[in-house]
Amino acid sequence: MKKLYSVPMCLMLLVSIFLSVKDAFCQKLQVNDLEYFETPGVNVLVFSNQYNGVFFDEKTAGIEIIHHGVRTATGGAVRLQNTPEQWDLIPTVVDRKVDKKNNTIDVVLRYKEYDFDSRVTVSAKDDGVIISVYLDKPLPEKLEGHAGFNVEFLPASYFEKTYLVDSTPGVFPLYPSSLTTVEPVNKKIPQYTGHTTFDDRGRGEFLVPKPLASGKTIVLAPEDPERYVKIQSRDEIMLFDGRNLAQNGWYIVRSLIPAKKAGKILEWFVAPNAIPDWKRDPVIQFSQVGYHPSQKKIAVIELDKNDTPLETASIFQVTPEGKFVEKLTANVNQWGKYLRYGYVTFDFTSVKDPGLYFIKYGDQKTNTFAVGAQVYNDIWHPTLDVWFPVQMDHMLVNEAYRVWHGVPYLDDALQAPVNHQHFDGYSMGPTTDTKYKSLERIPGLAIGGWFDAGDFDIQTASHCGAILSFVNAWEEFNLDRDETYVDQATRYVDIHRPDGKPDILQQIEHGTLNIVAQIKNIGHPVRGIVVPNLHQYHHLGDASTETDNLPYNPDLKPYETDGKSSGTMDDRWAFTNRTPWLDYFSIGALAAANRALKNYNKPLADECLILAKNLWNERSKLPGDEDAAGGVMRPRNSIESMAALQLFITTKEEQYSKRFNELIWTALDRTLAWSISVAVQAYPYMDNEYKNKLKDYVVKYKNFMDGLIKENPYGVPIVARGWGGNGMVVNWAIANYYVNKAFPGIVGPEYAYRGLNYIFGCHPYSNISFVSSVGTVSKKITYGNNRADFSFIAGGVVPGLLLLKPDFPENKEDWPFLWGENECVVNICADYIFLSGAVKELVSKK
Ligand SMILES: [Ca+2]
Ligand SMILES: [Ca+2]
Ligand SMILES: [Ca+2]
Repeated sequence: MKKLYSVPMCLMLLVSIFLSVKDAFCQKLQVNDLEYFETPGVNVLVFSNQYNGVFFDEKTAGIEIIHHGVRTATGGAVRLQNTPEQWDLIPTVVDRKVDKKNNTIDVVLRYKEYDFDSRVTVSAKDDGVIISVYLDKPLPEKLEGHAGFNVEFLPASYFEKTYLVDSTPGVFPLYPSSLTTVEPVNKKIPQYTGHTTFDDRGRGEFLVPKPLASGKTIVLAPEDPERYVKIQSRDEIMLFDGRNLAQNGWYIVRSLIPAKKAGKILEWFVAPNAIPDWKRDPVIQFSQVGYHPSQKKIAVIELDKNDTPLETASIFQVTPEGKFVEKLTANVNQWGKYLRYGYVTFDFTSVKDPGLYFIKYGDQKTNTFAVGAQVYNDIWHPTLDVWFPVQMDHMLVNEAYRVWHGVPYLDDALQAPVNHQHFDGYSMGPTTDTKYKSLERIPGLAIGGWFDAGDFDIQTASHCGAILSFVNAWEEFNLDRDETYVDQATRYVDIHRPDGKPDILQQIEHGTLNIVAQIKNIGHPVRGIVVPNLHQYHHLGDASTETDNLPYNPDLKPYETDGKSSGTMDDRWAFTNRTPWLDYFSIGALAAANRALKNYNKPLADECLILAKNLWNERSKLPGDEDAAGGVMRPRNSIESMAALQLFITTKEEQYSKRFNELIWTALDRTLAWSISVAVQAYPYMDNEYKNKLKDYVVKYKNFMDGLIKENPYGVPIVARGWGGNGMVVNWAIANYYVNKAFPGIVGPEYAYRGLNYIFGCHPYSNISFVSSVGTVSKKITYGNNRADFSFIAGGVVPGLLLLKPDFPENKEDWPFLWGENECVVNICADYIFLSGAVKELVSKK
């Protein structure tokens, strides 16, 4: 391919005799209309993305490089550590100027904690950029030896590659093993609000990584034209490995800012190689699970914006003899431009013969996928068989020869202290809203529940969502699969081992047990239960070692134990402030759980309904304002109408249907897209007047959906800033299933399939299935609690694409640590099981 011979040419240009012809080969970076530096193959972004402060350093901000289509560098900024961790201080951008004429972007960065401003100027020069750092006044004394200019390079992009520092060769370490030193903690720049990621075992110290190498010229990957970057300075440049302190650390290139100096105090020349006339290869996007013969089948082909589309694409069948038979060649259809790429589509709906196929477009050929009536039969099995069992809290989880984790959190939980802001988004106000005092033990919580996600907290709202989806799936599709052994009495779970009980009911029971325990022991559902210390929170590995599993005893010293209790304050905290939104969500979940559990665990089912009704009565006497949950204002009407509907379905009592009818129309008027799902779920239980009135809203909703196909070539709602949007796509597809079921004449089944096709690979950036182990090619690297092993938990559904400003969608498959792209959470995984059942039902109707 053309990239091969172009490399040495660009490298030779570094030799001065070729300088005069340099511009003919290596195009100069230009600030474009989207306000980043661009040449084919290289983009340099200068704070197009800023640190947003929600999860601190998300490795998606600062000066960044998109190198031949891959984001390989981030975090270019003045930083206060050799290898900043997620919760280290981050600068805020107080000014950003883009000067297209002079090809310069200029930012002023501020650390308000130190009243410290710096200005970073990036200007195109020759085949790279000059980065200059200016100070108006010398560094604050406290930052001397700490403040420096850093750029972070993605380890996965440089694995099995080499570097040269002043011509001395080195190999990028596959696993961190460079030197660190121990320093007294009074020398440490404190992390976010005094939290610390380091468990110093009471010794008052912290770790400082030492450089792998240092010099005046660093060349990264001189052997690889796609990754080659040269960095030069008159000052010392150091190369660090951030992974000694944190598994999600990057390789960091850094120069210290000199003390007692002002003006231009540092300058780097950074030259990422650009392969001349580079174009990204086309990506053919389709469902990795395949297609039912009767379905519409449309592949989306994503093209470099400088690529000229070909006229046709083809589909080949793979025969039992291993031969490839061309089944169809057809013209592609122009869709147009979306974000940074051009798109065409290829319709192969006419291919209906069951079998194995691949798509070919120019030189690109996809992997093989199936067309057949059975393609959707098993797609939810890994999620229910493996992913959910592994997330089960307060249980030992075994799978064949492997123990996923021991029994965790037998020391649950203490009352979270008042007026406390936790690092995972939890907070407590001025009262506990319970009978407990700050840090008092709350009994009875060490039961049931799922790990929220890649971390190990119990998020009550996600539980409610998951329980509702499970009950709906149980009632709509009778998913009575039994491949999990669950024994609550001995806290033992065994994967791939039937025990005569439907797994979905066992999961409903497990989630419900924790919510019931919350209400019984605390009085109402609570926001969540989570470890108090940052040095625990980043835990990777077996959940049963995140705490010592012994209740905290203030009479003992830290790390001391009497065998029954311990003096280490590591028990999880329950964040207990009460909100109407969560009360209603829990009422809905418990009322639904009653129906599913009544023939399985009658005492628990009865308890669920009693608690749901009590909560409903209490809530109707409490103030009912809109409330903030998870920092987001959520419309109350939808959630209260959902709770009323679930109570009505369970009890058939008129008071609940009356309240539902009072609420649902306002909810539909205010947030049609969010409320349509609950409105159509109610359809079978309501009278004709309701059904007729709802029809108008469904027509309006259909128009909204038809608008989506003009917004992006996938025809699904893509919202993905800060966290990937797969959850929304799945919920949208579920709503479409219900709408189709109630109003098949208005909305066809295609709208539900479209959401699932997107999740299975017909999405931007790549064509990977976002469900691990589902489809021919699927996510093998996700942000689960095994992410340090660059692995996955089968059946997990990742958030998917993160849209980095201004135009870059990303879902990395070589780096698990970007949670917004790769962290699976319980509600989306349960929703996915429902959607799988829904699509299977839709195709089998035909
Ligand atoms: Ca969490
Ligand atoms: Ca079972
Ligand atoms: Ca403990």
